[in-house]
Amino acid sequence: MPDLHKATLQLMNGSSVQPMFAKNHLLFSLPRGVGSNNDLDWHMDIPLLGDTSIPGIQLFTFIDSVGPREGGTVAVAGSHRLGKSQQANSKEFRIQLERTEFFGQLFSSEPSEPSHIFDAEGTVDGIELKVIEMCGEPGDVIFMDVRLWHTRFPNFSERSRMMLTQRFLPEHVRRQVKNRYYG
Ligand SMILES: O=C(O)CCC(=O)C(=O)O
Repeated sequence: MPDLHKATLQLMNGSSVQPMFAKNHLLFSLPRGVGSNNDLDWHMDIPLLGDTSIPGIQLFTFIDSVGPREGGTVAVAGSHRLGKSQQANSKEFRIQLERTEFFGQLFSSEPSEPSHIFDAEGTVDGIELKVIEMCGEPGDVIFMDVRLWHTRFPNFSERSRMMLTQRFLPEHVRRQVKNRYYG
């Protein structure tokens, strides 16, 4: 735990942070998508605040191992660098991104196994982007800038997918996003 705290502080350039929610969230998907919502829901968790400094970190960990196509969260590496000077919520910014070739294709992709989105690489406004899938073992931790575009993805395995997540934000960001979550 002290190591996670230290790493979070380092990534936040020394700004202290608080959990966004009182409890960690369980990310759960049933095997082979049984009974769960399998649509992709690309989004950013907090609005762009017109500020170039990092607004927070989302941590993901694994209760059970999650391999490729086993329902791990899917994210666009590099997307936290887009639209930095803007103020826009996820829906507003999505409209802009949809006009680019990379996001236009990504947002209209159907979730399937195998899916071409896992090979997707592109450049938007000179920023290199790559789609990544979160896979890991119990105890592994993934740190993500809260501005990254991400989505749930169906679980094509025979086991339930179980991960935990929490977001950590500095107090001034928490105040700004309080009433604008998912905007
Ligand atoms: O992997 C998932 O179920 C989606 C996670 C997600 O979108 C989030 O934690 O904001």
